[in-house]
Amino acid sequence: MSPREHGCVVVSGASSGFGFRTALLLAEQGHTVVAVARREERLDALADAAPAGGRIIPLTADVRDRDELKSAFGKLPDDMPDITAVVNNAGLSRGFGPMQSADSRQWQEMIDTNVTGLLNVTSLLLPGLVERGCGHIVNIGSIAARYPYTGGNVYAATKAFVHQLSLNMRTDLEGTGVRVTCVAPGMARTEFALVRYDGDEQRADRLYDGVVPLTADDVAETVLWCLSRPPHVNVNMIEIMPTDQPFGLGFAQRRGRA
Ligand code: NDP
Ligand code: 8X3
Repeated sequence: MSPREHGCVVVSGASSGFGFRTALLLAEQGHTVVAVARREERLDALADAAPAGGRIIPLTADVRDRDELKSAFGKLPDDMPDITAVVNNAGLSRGFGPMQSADSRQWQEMIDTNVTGLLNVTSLLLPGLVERGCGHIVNIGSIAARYPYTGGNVYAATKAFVHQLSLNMRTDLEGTGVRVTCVAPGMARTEFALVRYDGDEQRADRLYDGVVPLTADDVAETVLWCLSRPPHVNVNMIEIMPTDQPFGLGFAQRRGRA
């Protein structure tokens, strides 16, 4: 199949971790990928790494800013195939403090990114999928949404929003041909912990002591599997965890690692 027949997949948060690997795997399959994130140089490196037969188009934007996103999507090249799927992956966690001592600015950043950012991307791209009568939205949730751990509070709640929204979107989209999946990973080694600990590499590394975490590829391959089911199959929700991770992060906290 030509890249046009494969369609185009928009991947948010493609400059690192799950998004980066998902973009590359999709390009390897012959898809055109629109890779969204704020760090332009990372996206350029990703685009340069696109294999023959695949194409990665960098799109530098902050998902929290709907106007910026809209204008960036408006400048995509004309020779691009139609958008057939969206992977809403951009997201972050900030801090590990209990609710009573956490920083409300960090809460706002998580809500703005994980909730509003996901809604911004979806609101701009979903009408096109519905109009064309097919498509697939994959939202990246988290096991934190289902299994509480101390300090998970607002981060976990933003991901619970993603899980419930995914199910509700399914009902709204009945009869449109558009599919919705939520992929909920557990602990994975990406830049996620580094961001959560505000760049403290030692603390981020300690979280993974004695655990074999998921890799970005484990999650990217799961996303690809969901996207590649035949059109009559909708995978609603997938949880994927390291074998070594009991539910939540309580085990790491008990051992003084989180
Ligand atoms: P990374 O920190 O490696 O990647 C996060 C990505 O999100 C980066 O590309 C970052 O790009 C992008 N991003 C963050 N904020 C914005 C923004 N405002 N606008 C655009 N892009 C943004 O983490 P992961 O790959 O691990 O995380 C990906 C998703 O998976 C997140 O939603 C996270 O909550 C979720 N998750 C992660 C788990 C883990 O253990 N790693 C487990 C379960 C879920 P840039 O900074 O360049 O903008
Ligand atoms: C993050 C997953 O297990 O680190 O979404 O909380 S976990």
